[in-house]
Amino acid sequence: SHSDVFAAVDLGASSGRVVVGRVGPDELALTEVHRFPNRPLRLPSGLHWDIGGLYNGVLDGLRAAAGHAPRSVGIDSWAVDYGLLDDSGALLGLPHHYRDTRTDGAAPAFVERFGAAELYARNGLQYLPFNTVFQLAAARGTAQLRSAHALLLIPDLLGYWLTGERGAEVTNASTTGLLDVATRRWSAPLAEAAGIDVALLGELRAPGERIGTLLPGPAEHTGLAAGTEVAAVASHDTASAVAAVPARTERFGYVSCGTWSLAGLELGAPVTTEAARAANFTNELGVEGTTRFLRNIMGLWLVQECLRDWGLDDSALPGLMEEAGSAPAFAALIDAGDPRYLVPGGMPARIAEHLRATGQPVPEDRGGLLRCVLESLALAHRDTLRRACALAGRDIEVVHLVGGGARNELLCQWTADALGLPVEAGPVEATAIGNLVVQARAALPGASHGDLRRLVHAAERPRRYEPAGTAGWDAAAARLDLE
Ligand code: LFR
Repeated sequence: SHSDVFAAVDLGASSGRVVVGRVGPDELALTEVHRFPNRPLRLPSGLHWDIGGLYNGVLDGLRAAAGHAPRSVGIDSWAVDYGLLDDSGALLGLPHHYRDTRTDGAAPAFVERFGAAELYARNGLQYLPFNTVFQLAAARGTAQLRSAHALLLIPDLLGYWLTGERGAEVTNASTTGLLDVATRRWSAPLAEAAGIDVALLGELRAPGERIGTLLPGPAEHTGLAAGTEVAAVASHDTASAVAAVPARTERFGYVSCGTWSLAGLELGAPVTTEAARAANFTNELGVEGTTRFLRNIMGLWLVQECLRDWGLDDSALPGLMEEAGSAPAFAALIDAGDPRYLVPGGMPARIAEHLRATGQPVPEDRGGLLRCVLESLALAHRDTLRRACALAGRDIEVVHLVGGGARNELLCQWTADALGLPVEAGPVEATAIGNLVVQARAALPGASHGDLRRLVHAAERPRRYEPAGTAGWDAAAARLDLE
């Protein structure tokens, strides 16, 4: 049977990778050809992305992919962040990082002015202080924004540099807070409230559409064939990850677990009830016009920041996880959805401070602190999925946990235990797979999304965790006032 080769550029908050995939009706085979660190820049003007370094990483990765002769290239990254272009198409300054604190005052002020209920009715998004609409409100009056002629989200900006073509891929556009949740078009009233002309936002395009072909410069630099296409994929990494969830039933929940845990449901339509707003659920767009009804949880960021504070890297994880596994259960718990943990730095001290303030014992060793973090994440997964089901009137029988977190056995088992549901863990590289599968869709005429999910399941064989007793978890959830 016929297979084709595609290249996925997948940019994460701590690293980028380029993965080559051979995809056919019965085949899904991945090769990672390049991986590079993504190191944010801390400058007097705030926390930024090193977008030039990222572009070089993309080009190096595509050069490594060139020998495989991919038919097209797709780019995904984290959401909400953007670059501004002037009237000649030049980039106006370094994009800000969503963990920059410049929105601290502007975001609540915007909500206050617009009205929380009115805002949710328009854009259907959970309140996160870094939503693009709030970043723009914070940048109001700056020289950059005043001279901006176009705004491009990160994957769209890199796609522009590769092809010369501009546009706004819709799954990522749906995270900005500027897309109308009902019409799925840019919202002029929201743009106006953010202080920008709606024309800045560019034309929307759907996953699977063609962006353009490589410009001569990048073609020459990478060695890719001159006609190589750049395809719009689900350019929001979470949308790509959800697209790759290897579900075999419709009654599934997911946790896309990496730097963030994004826990929720795939729905046919948004839920914008007052109860959904009060519970801070988001309605982001997925492939095939689906809605990703989910909530952000701090995720492995909490672990990464503890390691960084301790001067350790990922190689310390297996030992630390063993210590976490044998530390006392439910000794100390935090709300893993709390935005107080958003900014970098001093994570163990910030957690300890919160534990003291809530009258809980502070774990004496690193294993104990990580146990607190992982149990708290499992509780947040439980709370979020249970609330999602209640708000959407749905029932689930299995939870798919995809992304790097699928490697963490304690987190997978505890998520299953807390929920009283089986957890199917993996694939770890769900985001890259979702990126590839959307490109391959054209090459697989007639394949439904369900077929593609079964293909991912057959190729990647998720590991199944059966739930053990939920008793301790019910009491722990009650302590945090969670479902
Ligand atoms: C995950 C993610 C989340 C988004 C956050 C910030 O990588 O894309 O979905 O809320 O990063 O962009």
